Amino acid sequence: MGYTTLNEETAKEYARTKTSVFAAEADLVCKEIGDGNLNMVFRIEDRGDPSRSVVIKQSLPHARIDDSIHAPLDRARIESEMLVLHDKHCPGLAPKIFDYDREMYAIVMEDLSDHIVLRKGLIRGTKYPRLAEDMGQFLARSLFFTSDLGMDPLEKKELQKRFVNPDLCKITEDLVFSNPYFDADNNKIDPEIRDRAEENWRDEELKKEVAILKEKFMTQAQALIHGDLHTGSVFVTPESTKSFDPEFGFFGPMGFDIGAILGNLILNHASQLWHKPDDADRKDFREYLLSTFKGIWETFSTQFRALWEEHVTTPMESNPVYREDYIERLFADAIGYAGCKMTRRIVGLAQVEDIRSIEDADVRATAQIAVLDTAREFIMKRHSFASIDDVIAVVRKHQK
Ligand code: SR1
Ligand code: MG
Repeated sequence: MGYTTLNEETAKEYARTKTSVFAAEADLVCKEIGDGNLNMVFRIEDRGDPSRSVVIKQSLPHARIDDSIHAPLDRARIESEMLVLHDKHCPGLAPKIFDYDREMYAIVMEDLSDHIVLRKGLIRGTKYPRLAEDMGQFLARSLFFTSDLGMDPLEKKELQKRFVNPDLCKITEDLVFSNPYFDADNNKIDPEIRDRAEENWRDEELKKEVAILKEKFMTQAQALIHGDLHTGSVFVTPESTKSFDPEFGFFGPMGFDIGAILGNLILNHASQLWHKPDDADRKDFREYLLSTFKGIWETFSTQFRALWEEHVTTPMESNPVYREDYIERLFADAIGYAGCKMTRRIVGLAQVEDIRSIEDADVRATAQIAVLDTAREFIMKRHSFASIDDVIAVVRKHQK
């Protein structure tokens, strides 16, 4: 049998016959639960024994959000292999894979319905006490152990062959690093912020810095990065954190992953102008977001340094001056990429629920402009911030 797209009926039969989770006579229920921009995701449960359930994620031959965008089916293989590596390097911080079907481009994986997508949890105003530590650890371990520091450079180059992902990289090159900076057809710009978006289009210095970050994204095979680590790619409970959906994975700059999660926390910070109308509540939740922002960077950098000290023994790389310079460069990259990821979610094709769910157009515009101003300063000043507190001061200045 070749590739066919699953639906709620056929996914049940697929789960019954292709996995060993369900008995042949089990009464199954299936729901399509995908809320991303690209794929179909089905949750299948045994009505007689709800503790038995799986998730099946299948690639479509195009993006779900826009069928003119080419997204090859093979991204499901990349995702399944990435998840296996994440589980190996970061145990407990990624979903378990049960099977990958090469003909159907379908991944059968652990059902995490007892978790919630982080973006949704933050919109509701829930605090996740483990998030900073878990994300910092996930970033440090997944990036270190797939870089030339944490693996043999020959083996790394072999591994690179499995993670060449040109079409999904092209989506990022267009939607993150190009289209937001000119009048592209698929941008989505609310009329209230059109003038502010156009200011960026005329800002040649800003566009030069974004072009430098884009060049690094396209050319620096530093580590195997998740490639799309926003708050919609993390499942949480107060006790657990799982990164998922790494179909954009490829060998790229580490700072792109760190910046993705940091930038999305700041998008949520801006959106609380609407979601938490009470001043004291909003202040309290924003403090939580900023302490998580700081905690992710601090856990990442501390853990990354510890892994370096423990594992790196080669003469050139064990130099502590080089190590500290490397971490400083990661910091600047992370803040720059955070700015790019924030801007694309305000003016680009794929926007975020944090901001889009703001019903009042004036409040939404205030939040959107605050994000664009914060993002511009992140990108322009990324080399001159002395600490993460200096970066947080920029957020506080623009998002009162
Ligand atoms: C066409 S896909 C649009 C966006 O969704 C994904 O989550 C990535 O962020 C991509 O840029
Ligand atoms: Mg996704």
